[in-house]
Amino acid sequence: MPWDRDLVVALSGGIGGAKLALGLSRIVEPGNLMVVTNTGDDFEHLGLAISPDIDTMLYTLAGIDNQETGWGRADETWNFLAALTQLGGEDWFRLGDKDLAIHVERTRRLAAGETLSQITADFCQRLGIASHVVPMSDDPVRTQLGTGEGWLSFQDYFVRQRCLPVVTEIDFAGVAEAEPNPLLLDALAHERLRAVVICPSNPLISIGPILAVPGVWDALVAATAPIVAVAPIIGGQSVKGPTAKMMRELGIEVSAAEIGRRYGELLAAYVVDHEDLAECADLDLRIVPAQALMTTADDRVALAEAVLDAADESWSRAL
Ligand code: FO1
Repeated sequence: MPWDRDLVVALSGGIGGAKLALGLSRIVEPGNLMVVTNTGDDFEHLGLAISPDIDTMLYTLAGIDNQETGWGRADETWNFLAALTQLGGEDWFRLGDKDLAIHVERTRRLAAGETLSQITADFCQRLGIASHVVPMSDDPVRTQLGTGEGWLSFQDYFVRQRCLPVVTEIDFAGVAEAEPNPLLLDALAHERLRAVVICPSNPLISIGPILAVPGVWDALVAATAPIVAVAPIIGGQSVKGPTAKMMRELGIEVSAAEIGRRYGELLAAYVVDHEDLAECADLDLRIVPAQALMTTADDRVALAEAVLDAADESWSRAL
């Protein structure tokens, strides 16, 4: 790697991506990691602006994430939700007492005219996070799932209906009009960019919306730094969430190899689990085997190291 290249950009959804982002934040100089998060899962609920992937990222990088649920805050209490239930309120989306604060404060600031990027940057600082968490766009993009039961908004499908409806189509409403976050475009064109990492998040509904924001794909293709993706499928199964189920329903082969094919032209290297190495051998991509399952904190750092090593190897081949 050229010695003066020290910035890393990671594209991520919620829990799976946040684990790798945490690993990256431990090995990249403080302040040199930008994590670009999906906002397609965002929605308005109880009058509040909820940004689940941004919040999962903030809580994870701040070390205050709820490790049992994979979303929300650690040491949470549920008095608000219990009181809401008693009153007959909408309690299918579980907002904890501590978590509630971030939604209330974000909603207040948005109404006062701040952008989602400005609010998120300030939350980063207040939570003691050195990395930059950046929404893919400040404009609203809303993931919708076409199902046997008609079109469902993302959280209706994901939480209220527990991913049970069969998905036949995916749409990112508003994406055609959305401006890409200028901080992302600047970072991708930056002369100090060392690597772009596509985290092991759902390629259809977490990374898909980011890549669908006009200008993002082209800026990635134009970036001089290597792009390295980590497979979110291990041995034909998603580590967490509905990735495998959704791919199956959409008639997409459920394999790490298929995701490698889809990211194809973007990638300098593709990190897959050891068990998927043989299956990926035919891809026209540099395949890097690693332990892709992140169970412990050490696993996250080890995978982050493997990813940046793969990127640095691309530099040494190119120079
Ligand atoms: N996921 C659930 O499965 N059930 C919930 O009640 C729930 C509440 C929730 C509250 C705040 C938040 O930031 C996330 C929350 N999530 C919940 C997770 C979230 O909806 C999804 O994990 C993401 O959108 C998928 O990346």
